[in-house]
Amino acid sequence: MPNPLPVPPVLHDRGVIARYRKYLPVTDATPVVSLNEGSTPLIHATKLSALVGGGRQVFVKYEGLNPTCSFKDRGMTLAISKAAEEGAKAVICASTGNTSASAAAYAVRAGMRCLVLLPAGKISMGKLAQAVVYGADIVAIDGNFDDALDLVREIGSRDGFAVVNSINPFRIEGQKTASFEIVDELGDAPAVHCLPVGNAGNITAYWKGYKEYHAEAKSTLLPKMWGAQAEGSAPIVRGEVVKSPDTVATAIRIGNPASWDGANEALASSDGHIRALSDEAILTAQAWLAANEGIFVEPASAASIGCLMAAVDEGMVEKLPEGVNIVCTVTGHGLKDIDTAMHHAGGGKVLEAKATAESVLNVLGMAH
Ligand code: AN7
Repeated sequence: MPNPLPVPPVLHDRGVIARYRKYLPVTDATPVVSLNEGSTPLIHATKLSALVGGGRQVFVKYEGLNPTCSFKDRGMTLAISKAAEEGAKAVICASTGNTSASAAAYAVRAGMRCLVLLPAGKISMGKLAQAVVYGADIVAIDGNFDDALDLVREIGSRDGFAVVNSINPFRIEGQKTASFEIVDELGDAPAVHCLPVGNAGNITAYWKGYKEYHAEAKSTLLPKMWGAQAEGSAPIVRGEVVKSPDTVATAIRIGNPASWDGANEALASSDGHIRALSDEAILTAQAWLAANEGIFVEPASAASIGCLMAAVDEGMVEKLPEGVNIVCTVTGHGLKDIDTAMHHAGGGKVLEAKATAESVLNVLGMAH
């Protein structure tokens, strides 16, 4: 029997290539490999707006709601589609976890093998589980992310391989669509955009997206880009490579960012700012966002919230005009790394009771 409701693929696919094709380096010859990524919620943060004051409105771009639960999917749909177009049989990446999860998922859809190099013992179980279940070939090396990326450059230069780290320019192209979505939704660019910085691909991509939309008069503003690194791995803040980066926010445990130049450009031309946050400030921001706004993000992602909070404390926010919009990107879902969250919450407070209403009310202190 014929399908009574045939769905043309173009209608079905609501991914970033389908929606922003005009702004992306794709042609009719590009096979689109997509999981309908993007279109993530831009959530008005009521309590954060109140904290910031002056009628300034804070919005959280919740990138954890992408198909593999991080922003990486935006760039990966493009990187893998272009790899397929070029006839690659395998993709390779170094990763602190999220890139590998995303690469593994999109490689499955493209029928390619996926090789991932990880810093041993330094990626969260949620992310490792994703790469395992998607069927990637996983190698843990006794080095950090920067060492893994060096190896990827070497191995990835062989025939048939495509490197899908953000040194692949298609990754940046795909990721810039997050800026487009924000402008499309707010009607203009925000005054300030806060985001975590690791390898610096994302800050580079957002800035590119904002500039492209501005050049087309889709926005009147260009935001100031405010970045945050973790204190123990803050090469851009310090202006030098960090040999042994360390932070609880393992996603941004990177000592020699590949897109360092892109970050410098974004910071300089946007009149931006980059700061280092302590692990404690990052975990406090993570817990605050969950408990006050109902948004659970992984530690690295909370750096954008910590960044805004620190700027409030230092009086930087007060210098912004009243009533402006501020956007914080939270890059990955909280369920990616539950061990860190539970540890910070002191193991979590779970009460115990017998399976009776009386006993339950009793432990809650609600019995009369
Ligand atoms: C949740 O997966 O580098 O500054 O290998 O997973 O563009 O590197 C992840 C980075 C922020 C930093 N938030 O973004 C990887 C990887 C989360 C991340 C970043 C990452 P970039």
